[in-house]
Amino acid sequence: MSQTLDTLNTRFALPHTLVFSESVPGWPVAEITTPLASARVALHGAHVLSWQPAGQQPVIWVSQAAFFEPGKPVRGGVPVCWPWFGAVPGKTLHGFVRTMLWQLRSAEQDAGGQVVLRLGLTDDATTRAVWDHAFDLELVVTVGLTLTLALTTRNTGDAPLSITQALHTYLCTADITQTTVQGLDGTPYLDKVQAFAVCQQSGDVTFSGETDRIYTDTTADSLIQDGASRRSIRISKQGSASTVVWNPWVEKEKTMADMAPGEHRQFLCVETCNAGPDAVTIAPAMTHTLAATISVV
Ligand code: TA6
Repeated sequence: MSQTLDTLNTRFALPHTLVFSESVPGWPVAEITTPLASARVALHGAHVLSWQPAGQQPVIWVSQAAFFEPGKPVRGGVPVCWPWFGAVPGKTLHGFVRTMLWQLRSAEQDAGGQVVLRLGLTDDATTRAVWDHAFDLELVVTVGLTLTLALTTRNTGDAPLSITQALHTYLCTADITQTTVQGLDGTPYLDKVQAFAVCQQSGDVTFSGETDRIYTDTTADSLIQDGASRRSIRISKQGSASTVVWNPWVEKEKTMADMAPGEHRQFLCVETCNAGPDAVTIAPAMTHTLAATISVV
């Protein structure tokens, strides 16, 4: 049963801290404002739309041309890609949970003033029609001076589950041509721009054209250096063996109806994943948690 705006505000609102709004009918958003940070999280897709720690510029990027509609993914924020990352023949790209309405399970403020939202989704006839497995999926979003997303998959069926997944994080940058990603030097990657050729990173990742890479077998933090605004963002992760780095650049951007001209200059995706060969298998009754913590350093 979907949660109405009234239900959400009655059960979960926190005075001066958390309120639910619906500027698009049927598309509720949790609006968080605390002395530590502000953030917005849509129940559709359990999709973090923004996060701005106190004293900083916004960290999470969303396109000016993004669609905010039931059933459509949002261009920007942190789409949850699950139970597969990327393309699977005959199925939607990046799984199906980023366009589904999740349930809010709890909303609390912890002792340190962070707001903690727990959103969940379980299998039903709709999910069984596209992926015939029993599961419970929960995303815990912790909003404070850092932003943490922890995605737990519970196998509630009686056979092993195999998944790939991503916290497909879009980050603001002042100028992509002056942006680098540190932490992946020496790491092998599958280059989607070169038909998934196996390559190896040498030095920092820099951007001068379409970039779409699955770095495999890496648990390292990523450090994004935004040279033009002199800001650094760290993404540390747990339960993740792959990192995806993506920017569509000029030509690919033009093919996307939900991206405005020139926007590729303002963002990059550094995604906390288990992708390609780093698929995860979960035994019956067991869980797996994929987590990312983002901080401005
Ligand atoms: O994570 C990178 C990627 O898989 C790219 O190949 C790119 O197409 C992107 O995700 C966006 O996918 P979307 O389905 O949101 O258009």
